Amino acid sequence: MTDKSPILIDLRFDRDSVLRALPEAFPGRPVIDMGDPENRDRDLSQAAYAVVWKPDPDLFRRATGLKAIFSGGAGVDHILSNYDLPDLPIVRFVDRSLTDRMSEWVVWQCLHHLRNGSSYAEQQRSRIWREIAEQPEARDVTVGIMGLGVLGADAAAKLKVMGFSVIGWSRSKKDLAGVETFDSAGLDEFLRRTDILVGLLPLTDDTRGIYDWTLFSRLSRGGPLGGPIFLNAGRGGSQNEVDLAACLRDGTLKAASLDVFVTEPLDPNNPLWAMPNVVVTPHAAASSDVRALFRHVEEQVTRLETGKPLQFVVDRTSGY
Ligand code: NDP
Ligand code: OXD
Repeated sequence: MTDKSPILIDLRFDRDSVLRALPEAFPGRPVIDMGDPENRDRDLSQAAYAVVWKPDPDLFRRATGLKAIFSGGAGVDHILSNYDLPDLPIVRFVDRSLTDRMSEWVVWQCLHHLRNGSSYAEQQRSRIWREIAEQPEARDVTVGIMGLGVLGADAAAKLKVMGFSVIGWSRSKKDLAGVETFDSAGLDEFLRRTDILVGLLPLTDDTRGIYDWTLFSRLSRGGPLGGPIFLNAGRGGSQNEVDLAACLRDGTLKAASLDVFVTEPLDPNNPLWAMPNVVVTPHAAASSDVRALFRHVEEQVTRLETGKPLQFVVDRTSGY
């Protein structure tokens, strides 16, 4: 017998990762795994907590006793925009493993474009031995990060270690060592200085479609990479994909690395797949480690049950 309140798990993640992590998670606490068909019609009214990623549309109507909702990822647009949510705290996933993974992706893609990754891969396919002579150094390149939250701030620090010059933009002005920062009002100046634009914004009413022709055409044009480059690992809903493809064709953008798309999975007929100046990764920049996610949820539940405030609670008004 246990007197711990039950926890609901409804994660549309790789099922094997969830099954591997569950046996050691939430010691002494009853777990209702919605991925198990046996739980399909179960009474959920006793569950106190829910850990979700794109959950069943009926979940919040059936789980009437919830005290807190935990997002399976750092982003919460997957629940805020699609469900009639109860008025409960929503906690997003913040964890070293996720942050490190995102910074790896950002640094990887910045280096890929700095060091002519696509051109050398193409040359290798044709067995061509030719050094591209004009090789700028990282210090010659300004990376501008849109979104200086948990992920943007860490990526900025790691890009600096690689030698890039880094600037950042966020709603409220930030103080980050060695990084010049801009607030909403400084967008023009920020874009004018940016050679590689990195999108790490959450998807909200204010950021939907923000990466469009108007924005791309304000990026630095005289930089050492021969044209501005766009990286997006925030949310696909923030990019106008018609404008993006047009800018990649007409040279407004030299290249892009895209981990997120308006519609995922990316349609096989989407032109972005076949563009030689585009790197596509399948929303894999920083997947949640399920064991780390369950540890984080356990920590937060313990805080709540011992009278401490929850951390990483979403501001429902701003949407992130
Ligand atoms: P945070 O909430 O910590 O940071 C969000 C940042 O965006 C803040 O700096 C915030 O500004 C800024 N911001 C939000 N709205 C605006 C706006 N309208 N104008 C200017 N700046 C704005 O989020 P994280 O860093 O943890 O994560 C960012 C996003 O990354 C997630 O929401 C998710 O969508 C995405 N993500 C993608 C993954 C992937 O695998 N591709 C994995 C994990 C996350 P301020 O600081 O002033 O509040
Ligand atoms: C997240 C994601 O939000 O993986 O964590 O997209």
